[in-house]
Amino acid sequence: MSITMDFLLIMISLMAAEFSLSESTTFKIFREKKDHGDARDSCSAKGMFLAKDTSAERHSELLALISREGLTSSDFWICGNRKCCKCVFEIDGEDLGGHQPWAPGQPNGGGGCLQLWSAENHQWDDDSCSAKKFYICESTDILTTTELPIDTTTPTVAVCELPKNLRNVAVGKTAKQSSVKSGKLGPDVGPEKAVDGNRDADAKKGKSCSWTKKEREPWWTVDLGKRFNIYEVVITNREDCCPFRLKNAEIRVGNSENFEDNPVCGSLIIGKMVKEKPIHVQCGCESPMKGRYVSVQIVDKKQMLTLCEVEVMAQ
Ligand SMILES: [Ca+2]
Ligand SMILES: [Ca+2]
Repeated sequence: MSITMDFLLIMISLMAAEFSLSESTTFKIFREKKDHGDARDSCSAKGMFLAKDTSAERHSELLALISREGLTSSDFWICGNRKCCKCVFEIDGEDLGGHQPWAPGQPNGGGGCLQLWSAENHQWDDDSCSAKKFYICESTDILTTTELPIDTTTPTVAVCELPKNLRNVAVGKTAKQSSVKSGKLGPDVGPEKAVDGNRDADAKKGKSCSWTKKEREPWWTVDLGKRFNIYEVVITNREDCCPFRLKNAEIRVGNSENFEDNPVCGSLIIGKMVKEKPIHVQCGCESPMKGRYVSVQIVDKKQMLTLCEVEVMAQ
């Protein structure tokens, strides 16, 4: 009981810390070159996130760090992606505020990801997300001074109450997946089965689950048709067999049709979460994630992806 309360308190403090810049924010440079998506995942695996350059104060701290480490001739990935199809950027799904230190002539459509560009005194530049660069992660003191396990198997804990008026905006929308399982089940396991409004969890008999081939990092996506404020994604895993196959499922929400450019919602589906009926993954409460596309992908594994229903709870 007290452990649960402590955990809740830590989570609540963490949320508070994320929204205010104070001395507790720590930026850290990683001197290994990765593409933007891998850099973000690498921060995440360390219990951190790609650095958010959202104020003049943060920008000066980043420049000071780069200078201290003698890396003024290197480029760095930071948090920030192009919104779908436009030369307009956002940071972690949030629109940019007044602080936008673009380098002269930028953004020029050079790519969908935000870098601190050495050629222009580490002002912002849009560059190709697949380019490999050093990157800067961010954390708060609370992460480094408490012993919160990074790879926790604790199920998602609700730290805030979701609004009451949420509805599933995914049902009947256009879905895609990386492949369709071959064989006689093929016609009955297309991507649309995960948004047919039916939670039947018998993947073989129910004819209401999507199912890919066994492949590396299989994925499924849905186009909601327009941008929504997304609070939670609810997944019905198959129950007739093999719930473990959904381990390492990562949900992303955003405005890029290329789902890998979108930020991650909640944490990976791990441990006993795969047996929850259904699985709830929260994207945010006070600040929901904004986006038109929702994806589910099994990361770092060769596996089949089966989804009996994906409900996107939004306003
Ligand atoms: Ca550029
Ligand atoms: Ca279904």
